[in-house]
Amino acid sequence: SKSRLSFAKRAEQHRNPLARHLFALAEKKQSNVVLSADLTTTNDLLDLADRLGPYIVVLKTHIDILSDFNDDTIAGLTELSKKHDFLIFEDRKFVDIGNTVQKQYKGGVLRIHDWAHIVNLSVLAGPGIVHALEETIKNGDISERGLLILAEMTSKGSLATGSYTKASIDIARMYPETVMGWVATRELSQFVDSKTDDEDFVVFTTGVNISSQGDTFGQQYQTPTTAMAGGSDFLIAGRGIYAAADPVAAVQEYRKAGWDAYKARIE
Ligand code: S5P
Repeated sequence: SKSRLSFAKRAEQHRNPLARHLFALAEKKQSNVVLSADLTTTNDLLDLADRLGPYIVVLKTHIDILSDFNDDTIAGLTELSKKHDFLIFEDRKFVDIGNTVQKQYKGGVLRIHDWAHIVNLSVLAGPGIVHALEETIKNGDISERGLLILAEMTSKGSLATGSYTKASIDIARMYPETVMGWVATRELSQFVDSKTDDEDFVVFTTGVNISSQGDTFGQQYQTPTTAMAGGSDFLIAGRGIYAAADPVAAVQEYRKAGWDAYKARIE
């Protein structure tokens, strides 16, 4: 496991340019916060991204929840990602056969591959989905694109456990050039055998909230501190930050909690 190494070291050693960029950004901004910006109008989304951008390393979107998605949404997000230096992660959770997913990633009205540095996917349908997304990335002329596999889910009763989680990791390891890591609640070292010590998959942990245990639909939270102690690298937080009375104060609180816990665990 690489969780005891500094992000600076991991940035130096990593084979994937997007992972190198992410680790370097984290060091530069002293933050491992991924803001889940689940707002439903372009104005609200861009306003939040502008105010909180300085404190985060990745902005996670659900672009299909916007009621007024248009070209300005993407122009605005792209401009803010440059202004504040954060990556964009479209939480699309691709799940279909490779041929369909390739079209959903490249085309449609959303043209996700054009603007999202990171997208995620589920391996329910087997490795073909990763093959298809990797082909789009490799054939494209944009160098910084990466995938995350949804290896676990935070909601109560999730079926993404045990052999499903193990299969997610096995598939990730088949595509190390484009799969930069996975979304999981913890490090999952029990599924990663120790022979392959040159691997460095990045762990993104969702379901992070300082003041709540969950919601009425089965969401289950842990804190930044417990997530980092469990081997997470990047903390995804939504309502804990954007629905707080003062989102700027909240993002600073999550950033400090995440960074302190990161500092405490590195060698
Ligand atoms: O297992 C998961 C995976 C994801 S990506 N559980 C999740 O909650 N998510 C996403 O993280 C979810 O779609 C939402 O955008 C965010 C959590 O939001 P919060 O408001 O509960 O922090």
